[in-house]
Amino acid sequence: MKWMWMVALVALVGCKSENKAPASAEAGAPGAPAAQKKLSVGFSQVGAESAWRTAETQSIRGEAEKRGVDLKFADAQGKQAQQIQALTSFIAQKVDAIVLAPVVETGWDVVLSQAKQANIPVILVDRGIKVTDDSLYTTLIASDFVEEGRMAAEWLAKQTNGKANVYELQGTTGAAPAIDRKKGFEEVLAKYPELKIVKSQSADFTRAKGKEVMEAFIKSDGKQIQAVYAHNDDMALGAIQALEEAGMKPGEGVTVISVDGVKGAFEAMVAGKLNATVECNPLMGPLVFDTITKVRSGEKVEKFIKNTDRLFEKTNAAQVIGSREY
Ligand code: GYE
Repeated sequence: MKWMWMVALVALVGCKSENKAPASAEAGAPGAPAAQKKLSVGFSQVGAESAWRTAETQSIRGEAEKRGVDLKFADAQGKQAQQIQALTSFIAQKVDAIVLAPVVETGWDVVLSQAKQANIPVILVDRGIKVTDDSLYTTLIASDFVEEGRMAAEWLAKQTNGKANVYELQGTTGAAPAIDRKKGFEEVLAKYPELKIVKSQSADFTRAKGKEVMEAFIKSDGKQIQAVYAHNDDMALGAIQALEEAGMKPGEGVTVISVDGVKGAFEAMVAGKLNATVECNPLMGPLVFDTITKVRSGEKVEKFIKNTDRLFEKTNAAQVIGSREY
């Protein structure tokens, strides 16, 4: 009789183990079938300085949610020290990958070496970095900022017949888009001796600083101001406000060109106050996670995955504005 109970018991346990691992072999225990572990990704974002930045954050967080990724998000409020802290914490948490939008170009070697030692791939988004060893990051997904600067200058040269006093609103000091958008712009200006940058100052990619710096330019130079080149739309919108408050005519008397292509810029173009903007696509969520999946499956990815940009003018803004996603 007793042995019959034994047979029944063995039969019972057998069944369970097919469906569920025995108690001792809980998920993650040696020999237990691997529970479907969520992909964990650490995302260190610059901050929320512009409409562009907010659109990028939403694109990456939205895509992570769609794909069921465990995304650890850290907003650095524009501070590199906070980004380094976030990366150090991601490494300690043994995330599967790191996504970094680096606020500035330099100062990343140490923390990225730690990520490399921990075998955690680092995907850079929208801004490049300068490191001693390129293998410290896997790839950069971004636009070509030098080319954006060239596009803006070529357009302005045509618009002004190569002759104007230009006032430049630079992005965050030390940030790749600020350095490169200036470089590309100046490269083209060299061909037009009467198209000159009269004053140039950082307004940190924000609308408020754009207004403030433009007010100072107006106070010192007033009517001499013929054109404004802003490294992003938010600063241009601040400058437009300052020009209007000073009784000047942005979009007419003063030609204004910027970069990003956010909705606010299209509204300003439709209103005739902004002349043109060079698009810079922030909607990188799908591409970021496709790239992480490729890297984790051992597939080779390009070192620089380049987004293509277009230039939009106020002449065609009204037709396009309805289809803009950010
Ligand atoms: O142009 C600006 C943001 O890094 C490309 O950063 C990005 C830039 C973008 O503040 O709006």
